[in-house]
Amino acid sequence: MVKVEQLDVLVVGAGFSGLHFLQKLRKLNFNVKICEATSGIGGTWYIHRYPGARVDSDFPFYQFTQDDIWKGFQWTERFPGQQELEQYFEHVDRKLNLKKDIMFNTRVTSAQFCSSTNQWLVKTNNSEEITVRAKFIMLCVGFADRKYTPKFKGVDEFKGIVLHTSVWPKSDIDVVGKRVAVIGTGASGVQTIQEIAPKVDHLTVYQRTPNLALPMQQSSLLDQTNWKFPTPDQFQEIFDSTRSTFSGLDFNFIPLNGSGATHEQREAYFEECFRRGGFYFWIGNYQDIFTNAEVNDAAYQFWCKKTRSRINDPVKKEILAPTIAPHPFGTKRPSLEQRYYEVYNQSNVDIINVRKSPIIEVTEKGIKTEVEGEIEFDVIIFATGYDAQTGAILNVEIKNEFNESIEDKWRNGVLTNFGLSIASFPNIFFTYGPQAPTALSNGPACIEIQADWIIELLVKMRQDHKTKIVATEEAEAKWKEIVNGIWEKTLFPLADSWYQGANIPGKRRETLNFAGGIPMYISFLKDCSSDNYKGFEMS
Ligand code: N01
Repeated sequence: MVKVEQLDVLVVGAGFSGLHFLQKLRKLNFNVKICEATSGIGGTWYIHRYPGARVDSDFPFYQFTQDDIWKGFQWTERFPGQQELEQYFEHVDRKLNLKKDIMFNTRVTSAQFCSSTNQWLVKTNNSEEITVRAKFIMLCVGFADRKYTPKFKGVDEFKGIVLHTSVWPKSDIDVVGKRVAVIGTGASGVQTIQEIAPKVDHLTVYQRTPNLALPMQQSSLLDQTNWKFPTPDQFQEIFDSTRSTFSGLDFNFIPLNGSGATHEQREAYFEECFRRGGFYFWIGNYQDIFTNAEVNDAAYQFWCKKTRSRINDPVKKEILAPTIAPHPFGTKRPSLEQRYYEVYNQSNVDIINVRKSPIIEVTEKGIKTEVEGEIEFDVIIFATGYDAQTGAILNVEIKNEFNESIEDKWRNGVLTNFGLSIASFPNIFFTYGPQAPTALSNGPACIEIQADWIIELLVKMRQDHKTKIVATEEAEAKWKEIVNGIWEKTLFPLADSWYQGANIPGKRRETLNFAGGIPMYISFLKDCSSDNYKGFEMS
């Protein structure tokens, strides 16, 4: 028998966004539930279990800012690992009792809007055949729910273990003493490589583009010799400060142009950024680092000199940290690394530049490249990323009242209002998606800002007895112009990054991120709500 759930709000996904919506809307007496495809909470942090998985936003910014949540959880590292994040989400559940309103192992497969009831009819893959009717849908599917695996010839023929980092099993894969290949050197690749290198018999890394990775400067939060845990008042101040910085962390670009600094001044400041670690060298650098090619290249040359000094072999040096920048520094996300470059000084670690020696095929025994020929492996790891930002949304077949899908709508390019909603798709919102600060922001900060704005809107609609809201096409066109206009003034368009869909063959290359920073984004949202939600039609 088909079970029907009648909801005010259906939330899709139980990561940071989904849980935030659930607990806040529940307190406001909305009838709300989450459908979650997996069997646990934490979204990306429940799913991503590859070796060394760790967050790149530092303590205390990567958590919910509510004091009834952060109080009572003892983080142990400046940059927490996946297991600690998993424990954190269990702590959140213990505090807020969220799981009772989550339908686990239930992936939303499709949703159709019905204009006569102003409701969504939602289908899932749950074997109990649950049909959900909801007035609103919050798509909280994250930016990385559609993995990308290049279609190399012969992958199915490989007799060993082959897997993508995003599907690393809970039971773990034993790589000890094995011959392992890692394809891809983005954040997932860098973390996997530095973690498994000391354990494997032999590691071969297939790199297409060097990751301009930065020193993480990890530290323990348990040793408080040189610092003190913030007091509750300081915590609040810290969280408030994240709303006034570009990326939702507690530091900003410095209000100085690198173009106006001497070589010595620049070097001293770059050195300081390296010492601080994390993303200081990226988004705490000179304010013109992404607009002035000469300053950007000076940053690259500093990075290059530092990095090359850590690699012994001259050939590996040039592959990992070439003298000429592969793209403007920071226009592809730099990873945070712990001993990534030292790994290549181990005699059991090789790196192949697949731009010079492309992968021809995967064979029964290993991988064949043009120059090296066939190398045999026991395990091949694809760390090749995601159809980011749009893929996760398009994974769900969402159709409006005219039977048009979001895929149809975006065929000639992504269109959204504020990166939150889509014209002609009423009563559906998404967070941490395209045309928002997403990839250039600290996830929880961006998510709380977006979700709280949407929640305020739902409360207003309820007060005003409105049942339908939809963005206008005019507002969408204007937002796209704003997003593109900001992006085009920077060096970001020059990189083949997932920030603009360039990592997926055949995907449209376009601006997928709002690069104006968190404060500017907040002011756009505030202007809209204070102007009676201009750019939306409510009925
Ligand atoms: O994916 P990526 P990711 N042959 O797309 C290479 C977040 N994240 O999973 O650069 C050979 O960055 C590709 O090469 P190229 C974070 O926002 C966060 O690592 O396209 N190689 C690249 O090296 C991150 O940015 C954390 O030339 C091929 C790699 O595969 C985002 O997720 C941890 C290839 C893909 O890198 C995505 O990171 C993990 C081919 N045919 C992820 N195709 C933390 O917070 C692709 N590649 C720490």
